[in-house]
Amino acid sequence: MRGTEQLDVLLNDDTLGADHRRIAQKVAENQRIEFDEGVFLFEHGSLSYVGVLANYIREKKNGDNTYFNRNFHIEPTNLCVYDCKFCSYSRLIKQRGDADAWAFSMDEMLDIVWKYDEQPVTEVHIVGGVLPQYDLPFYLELFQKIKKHRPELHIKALTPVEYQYIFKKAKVSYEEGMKMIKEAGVDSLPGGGAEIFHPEIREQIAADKCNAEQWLRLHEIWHELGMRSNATMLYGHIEQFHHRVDHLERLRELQDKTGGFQTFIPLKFRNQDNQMSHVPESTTVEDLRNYAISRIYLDNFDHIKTYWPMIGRTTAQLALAFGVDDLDGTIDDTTKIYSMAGSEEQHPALTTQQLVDMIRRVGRRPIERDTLYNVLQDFTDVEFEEDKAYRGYIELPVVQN
Ligand code: V47
Ligand code: SF4
Repeated sequence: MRGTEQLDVLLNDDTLGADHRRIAQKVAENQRIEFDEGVFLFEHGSLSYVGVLANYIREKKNGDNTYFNRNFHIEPTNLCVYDCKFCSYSRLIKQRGDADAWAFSMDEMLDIVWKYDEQPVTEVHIVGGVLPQYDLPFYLELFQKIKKHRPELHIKALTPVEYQYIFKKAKVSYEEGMKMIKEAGVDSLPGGGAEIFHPEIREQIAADKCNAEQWLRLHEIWHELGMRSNATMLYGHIEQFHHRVDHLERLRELQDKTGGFQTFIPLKFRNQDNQMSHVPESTTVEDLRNYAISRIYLDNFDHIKTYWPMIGRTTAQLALAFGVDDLDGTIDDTTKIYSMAGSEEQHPALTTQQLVDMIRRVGRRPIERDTLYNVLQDFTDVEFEEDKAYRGYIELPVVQN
């Protein structure tokens, strides 16, 4: 059944409560929901109810298109001057000599890029810990060298967490710094470092790094330069529902102003080996509700992404029925952030065929995109040789919606 039919069924249900009906009507009439209605959805929206609304919006905005890209990551270091309580990946500078600590030189990072020379990747995602030796001149040189070597490779690099630190150290304003990184070759900013904006929570989990105002201001300046970026929210730990809605509200406000965000990526808190390991992880139902309510609330975002290395490929497939239209990319086992935090994906890597297959099996259209959502190839009718190596899910017949 299509999203419009599902919504009709919902609106014709006599048992639907008045508040649920009002919100469903708003969605049907393309109206924005308010803060209190967002909290209401988190408190009283069943999975099936928010799922119908989110799927309707997803299909209205993107049809069955489900985007992915071919990408790899560079994580320059896991040493970090900060000490976020949820982070399983970072090691303090004093742990520099530990076996599981690394800090790549410029040449080692460039070697990673060269390794992909013959491969059809379109994006490099660069993010890691914050270390004094990786200062503004270092990163400018890195970006310039990557661009010079492979100009068409999209550089999606660093978050306000790094930029706030390196601009301050270099004594340049945010405006000057952002212009410098643009000129050096950065094409877009990833969405990391946002965590939970509300100070009641941010001060408990990420007290010492950039605050909400700095995160939002740096993205705003970047957008004012005509550039695009992503946004995330780290959810499912000690925050309450109104903190999540506050987070979504701040993003929606900035998006109204600049229109520069491309996609929103909810990041599920994973609790292995960090200072918040006593906090239980959210359930799959809660993860799906969170995707759906994000889709409903962020009416001015074109895309909602599920990041499969963090949530696992099965839940990522499910999310495609709850407002999500993007799966991120092939990754090629180049990120450790989530494997170190306990994700089921210990060596995240998918071939193009595997991504396409995951999307087809839930009845959607696999579309390869570049980072800016230009369509590179529609894989709906592309046939592959059977990939015998891939057994990541239970074999099901391809679903026709
Ligand atoms: O900012 C760290 C998160 C983020 C944990 O823009 C954790 O396309 C859960 O932002 N449990 C970095 N989350 C990753 C990121 C990202 C990933 C994929 C795509 C894009 C994009 C951005 O990872 C950090 C933090 O919020 N994180 N530790 C953890 N234990
Ligand atoms: Fe450092 Fe980022 Fe980990 Fe925080 S989340 S400790 S800033 S690597």
